[in-house]
This record gives sequence, structure tokens and C-alpha cells, in this order.
Amino acid sequence: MAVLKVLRVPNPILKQKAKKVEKIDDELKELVNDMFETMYATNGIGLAAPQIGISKRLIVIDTKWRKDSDEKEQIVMINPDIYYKSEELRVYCEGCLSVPGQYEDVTRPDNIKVRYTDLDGNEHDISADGILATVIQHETDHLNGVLFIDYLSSLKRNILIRKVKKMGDKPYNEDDDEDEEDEEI
Ligand code: K2U
Ligand code: ZN
Repeated sequence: MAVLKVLRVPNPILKQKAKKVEKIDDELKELVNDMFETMYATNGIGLAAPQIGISKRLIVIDTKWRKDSDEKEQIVMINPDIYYKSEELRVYCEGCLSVPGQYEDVTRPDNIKVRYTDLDGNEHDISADGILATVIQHETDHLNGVLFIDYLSSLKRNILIRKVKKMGDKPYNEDDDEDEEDEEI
């Protein structure tokens, strides 16, 4: 297993429409293992294959995982298709491993229905709400080249992209910001 490099805005791969997964083989299973390891290592609750440079319609999710507990509920979605979105909406403060350190409120449908295939080739058709619905929509957006910052004003989006570009490839550590806030002005 390996922790992979997560691409950051404005990498063009993040704006591509990913291709459908045609074959579930050992190579794909190894990629899924690496995606989960990368997601946990970066304190994420979801990750889409384009974020690690693989433009395939594949996402991994674990909204139950916490740094200080072993509880996990891993979901692998191959070729996910969201075919229903409720009119009821929900606002959630979203972040993205490809836009490190930036968090903004995003409004999305609160309840969705999604069909997908799992790593064993089994078809699923589930209803999701709350944070799971938010993460599934966020990750499925990645497969279509859409980032959460695309829902913001162009001014705010460009400010966030400029901040991330200034970071370069420097690893982002949440604690860094806390240090800055504590600095005497
Ligand atoms: O796509 C990603 O970069 C994964 C996001 C998943 C996410 C989607 C929607 C709302 C929040 C997160 C990462 O997990 S970002 C880290 C994070 C975790 C929990 C809450 C906010 C940000
Ligand atoms: Zn993201």
C-alpha cells in the first residue's frame, strides 16, 4: 500500500471528465487500497481517483473514520450514478484535499439516490442523506471535473486558488494555521 500525491488546483486533470471503469481487476483493487491509505493519511472522509491523477470514475468514502478511533465504514463506488436529488437543501462547510486549508459553505440537495458497482462487481442502489449525501456529491463532482470552489463567486474562487498556488507542493498541516492565528500582530 502507498500514500499517493494528491493533485492540487489548478492541475488540469482535476477539470477533466473521468472515464468509466471497464474492468475490476487486481490493479484496480490495489489502487483502491492506496486511495484509502492516502485518504486516511490526509484526514479525509472521501477521495476521488482524479485527485491522485487517475482519471477514472472511482471514489472511496469513509465518513465514520476518526484519527483517534479504529471505527471504519469503507465504501467503494465504481461508476457512481446519482439519479435522484431532493428539493430539500443542506448547507455544509466543505473542504477538499485538492484545495488544502480552504473551507467554505456549499449548498447541496440533502437527500440523493445513487447506483454504483462495488469492488466485487455487485450493483448497489442506495439512498443517502446528511454528510454521506454531501460527500457522495462532492466526490462525484470530482469525476465530472467540478470542484466545490466552482460553486463560489469567481472572486472568492480565484482568491482560494491563488492561496493554494502560493503553497506550492508544501505539505499542508492544519496546525500551521493555528500557529499563524496565535502569532502576535
Ligand atoms: O474530495 C476531497 O478532497 C475529500 C474531502 C471530502 C469532503 C467532502 C465534502 C465535505 C467535506 C469533506 C476531504 O475529506 S476534505 C477534509 C474534510 C473532512 C471533513 C470535513 C471537511 C473537510
Ligand atoms: Zn474534493
